[in-house]
Amino acid sequence: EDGSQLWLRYPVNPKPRNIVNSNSKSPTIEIAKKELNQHWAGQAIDLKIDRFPENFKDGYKIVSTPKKISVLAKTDLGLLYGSYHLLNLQQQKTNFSNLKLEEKPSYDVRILNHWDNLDGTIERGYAGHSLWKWEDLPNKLSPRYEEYARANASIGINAAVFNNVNASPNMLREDYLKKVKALADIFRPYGIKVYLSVNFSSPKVLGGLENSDPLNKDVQKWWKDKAAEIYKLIPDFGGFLVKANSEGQPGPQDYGRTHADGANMMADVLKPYGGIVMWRAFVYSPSKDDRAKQAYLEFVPLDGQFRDNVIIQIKNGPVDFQPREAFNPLFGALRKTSEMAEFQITQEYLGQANHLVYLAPLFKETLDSDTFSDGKGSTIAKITDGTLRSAKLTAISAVANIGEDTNWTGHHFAQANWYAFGRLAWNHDLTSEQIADEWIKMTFTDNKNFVNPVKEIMLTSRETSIDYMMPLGLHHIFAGGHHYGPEPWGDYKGGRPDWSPVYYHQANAEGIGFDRTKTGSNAVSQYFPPLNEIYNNIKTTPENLILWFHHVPWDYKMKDGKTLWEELCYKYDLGVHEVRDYQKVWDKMQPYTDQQRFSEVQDKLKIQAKDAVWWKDACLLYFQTFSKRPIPSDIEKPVHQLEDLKKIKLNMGHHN
Ligand code: BDP
Repeated sequence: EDGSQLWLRYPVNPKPRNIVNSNSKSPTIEIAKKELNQHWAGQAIDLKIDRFPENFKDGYKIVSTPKKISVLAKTDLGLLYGSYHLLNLQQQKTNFSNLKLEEKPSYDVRILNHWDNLDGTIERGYAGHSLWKWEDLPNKLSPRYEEYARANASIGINAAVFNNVNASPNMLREDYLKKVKALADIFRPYGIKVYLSVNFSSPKVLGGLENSDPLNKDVQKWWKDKAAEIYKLIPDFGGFLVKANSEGQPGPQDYGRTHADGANMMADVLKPYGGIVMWRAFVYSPSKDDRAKQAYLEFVPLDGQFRDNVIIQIKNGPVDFQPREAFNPLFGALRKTSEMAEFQITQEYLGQANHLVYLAPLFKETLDSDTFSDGKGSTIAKITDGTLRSAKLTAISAVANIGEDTNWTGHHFAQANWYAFGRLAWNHDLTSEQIADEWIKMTFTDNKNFVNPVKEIMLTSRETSIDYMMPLGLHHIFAGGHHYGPEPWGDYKGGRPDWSPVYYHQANAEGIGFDRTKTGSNAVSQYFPPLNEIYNNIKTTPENLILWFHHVPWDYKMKDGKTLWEELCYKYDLGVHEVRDYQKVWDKMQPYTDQQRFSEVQDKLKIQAKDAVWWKDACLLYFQTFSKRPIPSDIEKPVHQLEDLKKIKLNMGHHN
């Protein structure tokens, strides 16, 4: 049991069956038939194309009697999704005698962003090297390509960007495009469209032009020709993802142009083919202004200037995939421009492939956040899925955690985060608990002695990771470079201030936290009323974000009567205890699971428990040098010396 099967553990019929009828024919329908004939143990199935309204998209309906099941959809892909849904339900031991259900996707584009480089390494990838074997393509096709497509289709993911947002111009070279085409051909019947990250300087670097100025006619022509070349190979190519003028990447501002100028130039060349541009809002420069404010400041003035086939891709928080951030205030602020969320499935800041952290609660927290952009109830889910304002494009994305490791994601439980993203992209109304429940039953067992305790671990795990890493709104106090362990003392003099942990926690003799109130950086002003006032006032700010918005005195009284310092100590301690509890619970799971996955997860939990102590000791001992207050006597004393912790230099694999 090596985890390579993911959640796709459908029982195999002893004899091949022939139980599927369909009024449609295509490679996609062939896949659906094959899956059902091999794995479906129940009554005969009719896959039927039917008439549905335009907005039904790739949705489906399932209706059953004890004798027969009908899956109805508008498209072949809808029928494939319906087929996987049946197999999923069978796996969860559903009764099929009288089923009636209807599903349609929350978002049009449900996309994984791979941060894979052409040399096989992955930026922030913790499950080995890239799945894409660029040297072997297009001639040699790994069986994993199809397995990947199948896994995605089974949860409704319908798009993938193959390469790192820090994109090599070579991605657009003719030989690479032929490799991309080979993958696109495998993915097509599974309904997965292919997109590419592009480097803004490609016309200059690859095409030998004088510059890559978006208003230069030669540059425009270069992109137009490139688009024609791509679509000739891949007629259903999805479009471009662009990181521009961010962290040293080139962009339109290099030529005094705006993000809109850059995005529109690309949008214009993709438009005739139905392609789109996902333009990232993750931009910030080393300026005096609070990094958390910068995307909003750059993009809001451009609202209304973007073409219809441009969508702005916005990270869930305004800093960078932290364990907890306030939501990104750009959501809802662009009224005439389509907006999409970008999450990170790969756990760059969440213990990477070592810590068990189930991310559905994080994704949900963002999607359910009320921005108040159009009054109460203006959640990020409703803004991005087009129900609040009619969006021209709807999409949702996440940075993948997939690599060439046998179990795909490094940690067996990290598979749940890939699964959860897909499920929420399909239906953002699902709860974290529903998704965990399904995933456990499909991936391990439906024995409730396993399902219930393991679900409890999963559901609390994200809050636990916050407790032992950065509770109460603390953020970005990670060790520089690899972002794995703690380095709250990090102060990279001479470097960019906003890459130093001390910039984010601002601890001093008085207190700790980043003052983003009106008298501080005034980031609160970027939120719609009443949130701007709520966050501006320390009394009304949710305590789980208090140090995100305020510089709080060490003796500040928290709601439970403890001082801030004490609260911080208890939170770190709680995090440690919670992980130890997970270890105890997991040890009891041995009878219900296979030995290999049991012991591999056990080993990872050991690392996580050790790391939690490391985090707690590092942060408490270091912050204590400012607070000058004792660590409460009833919590476990640090076992490390601060000076020793400061000396730890990790040599992490897979890092840039
Ligand atoms: C940060 C990563 C960096 C990425 C960047 C991005 O540390 O490796 O290139 O985000 O999203 O989280 O562009």
